[in-house]
Amino acid sequence: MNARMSALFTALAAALLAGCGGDPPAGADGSAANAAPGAEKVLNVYNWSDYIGEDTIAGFQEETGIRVTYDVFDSNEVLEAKLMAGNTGYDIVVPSLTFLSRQVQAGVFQELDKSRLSNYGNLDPAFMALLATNDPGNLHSLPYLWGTTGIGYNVEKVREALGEDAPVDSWALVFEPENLAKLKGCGVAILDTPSEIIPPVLLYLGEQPNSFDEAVIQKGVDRLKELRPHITYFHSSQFINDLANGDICVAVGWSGDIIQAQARAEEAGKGVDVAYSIPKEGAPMWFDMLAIPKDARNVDNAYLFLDYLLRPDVMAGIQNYVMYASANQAALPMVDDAVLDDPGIYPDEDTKAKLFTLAVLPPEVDRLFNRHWTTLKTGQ
Ligand code: N2P
Repeated sequence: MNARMSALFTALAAALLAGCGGDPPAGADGSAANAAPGAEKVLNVYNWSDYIGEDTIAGFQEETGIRVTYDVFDSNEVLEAKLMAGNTGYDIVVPSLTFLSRQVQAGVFQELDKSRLSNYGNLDPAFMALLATNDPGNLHSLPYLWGTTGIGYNVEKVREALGEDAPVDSWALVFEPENLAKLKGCGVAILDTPSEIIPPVLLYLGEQPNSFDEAVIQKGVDRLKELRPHITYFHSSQFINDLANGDICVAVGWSGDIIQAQARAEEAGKGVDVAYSIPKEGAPMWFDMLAIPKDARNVDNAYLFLDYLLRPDVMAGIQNYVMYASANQAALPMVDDAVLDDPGIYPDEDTKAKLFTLAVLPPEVDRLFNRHWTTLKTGQ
């Protein structure tokens, strides 16, 4: 097991290791097989935007002859609303773990038959043990990619607005109204999701980030109301291009997306320097999970796709393109050093110790978050 990966979850893994992982069936060669004869050769995938390799889908289509309809979303809340309503038409979806946990309880997903996944053994067992805390027995999901929620910023513009001592290593950069007021002029984007913004605000205010206490949550919301006039927009994918082009100077966003913005800015060669910061106070860490809805119509093809994604070459190709970390230990030798050595993607030990996982919100807290969020965005 790769030291970088295993170190992340040592403590949890020690307690939970037994019984994870699955043996590939005898004779499996690790390649995607053709779909069963007579089966309809289609697959409907619903994934996050900017979250797949350049040729991942084309490669699968070529190997299997299965035509993939690939749709994207950028919000767990949107995905959940569709899943709970049912009949999504999708065969594969990718909720974050804490959302998936609630969806599993609601009976949205099929149990995965691991014997149909010849590449399942590529997953890091320590990681699987950690994930099992929210998907017991890893029965309904596989890890896709994981990352953190932090701050992307334009190095030069932030320096211009706040000086050499700009607190770029702290949530103070964006959660202190005084600072945000000064950044307003160069553009501020915030993820459009209460579940990943309210917790770090609470943490910054010295509260328990995963508090379910209405009064505590209200404190976070009050702070967000103070910040609201200085926020240019709430959106969960627009910030990649805007940061890369210099159209905004700060985004509270996802690690890989901001590092994608950094790469795009470098390629464009117009002198825009984007950096990603995991604030010193700590930051949310999340895991996006692959799952098959109960009412999926192309289940055989969904298994072929999952097994394809579990292949080291396929997963490394995805990681090298979207700049996120995976739980696929067999892929690591093929992942670029630029990804493995970027502390924004694979955080160092000290940073890891400060990351926190998000809570599975009880339905009433989820509703409260969403109510607060709507009010905040509409400015009432
Ligand atoms: C990719 C979004 C990352 C997923 N654009 C956040 N869970």
